[in-house]
Amino acid sequence: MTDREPSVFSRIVAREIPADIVYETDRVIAFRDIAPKAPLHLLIVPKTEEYANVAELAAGDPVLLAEVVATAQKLADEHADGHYRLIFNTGERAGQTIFHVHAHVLAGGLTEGSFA
Ligand code: DGP
Repeated sequence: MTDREPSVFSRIVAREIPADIVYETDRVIAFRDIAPKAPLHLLIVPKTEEYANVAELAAGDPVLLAEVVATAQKLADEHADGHYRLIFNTGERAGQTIFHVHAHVLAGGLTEGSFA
């Protein structure tokens, strides 16, 4: 149990706030980032908010992490010919703002060697 407010991503899962959802299973959801940094910018989010970041997810449920990665590949295959960047911001000083683990899938218009 937690006394924290549900994360914005849990509120998207619950359909309490709208999102452009592109894929969903019983364990993960994927939707377009509200402030895209590339022509394709998807977020893949485990439905549980038990894990704040990717290291916690890897330690707590490695199969679910593998599902997130497989979802990234599937969506990149469908939307970006299989070429994409997969980013997990971890920690405030690395730009993490939502502490409910999520993968950024970025594709299209990326410069070789660029770092987003
Ligand atoms: P991070 O900075 O790694 O914690 O990424 C959070 C991302 O979530 C950021 O790129 C913006 C996105 N985001 C924040 N609020 C919303 C929202 O309400 N809807 C959608 N679709 N994306 C959101």
